[in-house]
Amino acid sequence: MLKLYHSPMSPNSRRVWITLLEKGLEFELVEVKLDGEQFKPEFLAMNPFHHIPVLEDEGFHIVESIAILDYLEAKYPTPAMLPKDAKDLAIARMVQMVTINELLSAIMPLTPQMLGFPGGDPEKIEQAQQKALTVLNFFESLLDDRPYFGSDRITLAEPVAGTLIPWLPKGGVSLKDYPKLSAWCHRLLARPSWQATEVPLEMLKARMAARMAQQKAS
Ligand SMILES: N[C@@H](CCC(=O)N[C@@H](CS)C(=O)NCC(=O)O)C(=O)O
Repeated sequence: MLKLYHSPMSPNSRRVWITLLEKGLEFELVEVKLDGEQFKPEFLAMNPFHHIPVLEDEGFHIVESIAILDYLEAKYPTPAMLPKDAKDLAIARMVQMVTINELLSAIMPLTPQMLGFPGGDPEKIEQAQQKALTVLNFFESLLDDRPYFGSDRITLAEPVAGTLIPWLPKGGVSLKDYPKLSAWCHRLLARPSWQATEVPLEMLKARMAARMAQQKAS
């Protein structure tokens, strides 16, 4: 059976978890506690870079969440989660890559605010919010009258972007000027796969507080 090594805290592993659910696959979840378990020799043997997620399929280990999504699509093609049309495929890929390369890296300064912690450098927060707005503008322009990016059905773009965009309002980045994106968010949040993988805010806050205390002590 497929085995997903993950942490419920991690958006990188949540995108794989959601894809497994959307594809209706049977799998086992193995939580890796990121307070040191990722450095144990048995985990490093699967991923020498000590990151989750890792997917295990019949003894084969795959690291890097986007490589895992591509593997799942190739090995378990039904339901299809990548558009066939060249332009639509480019849209889905752009959404994945822009989320990872532009949005995720830019919004780190917003994380404490998203989880309800005070403080942070106002200049860095402002810069992060501006960058997020640039991404939102771009994404709004990519949505047409179909419910998903380049598709009538959910694609591999959604588990990537759809696990970050809904958090932006908590970081002071409103979606109200982006009607298509707002509707897209509501559509995703109503899906059983999003609901089954949602981590309670209190749990995220507690883990974040523990991590901050650990960093302070070291
Ligand atoms: N590019 C990797 C990033 C994975 C990643 O950064 N995972 C984090 C959790 S979100 C992690 O495992 N951190 C623990 C560590 O680096 O020791 C992917 O997309 O799979």
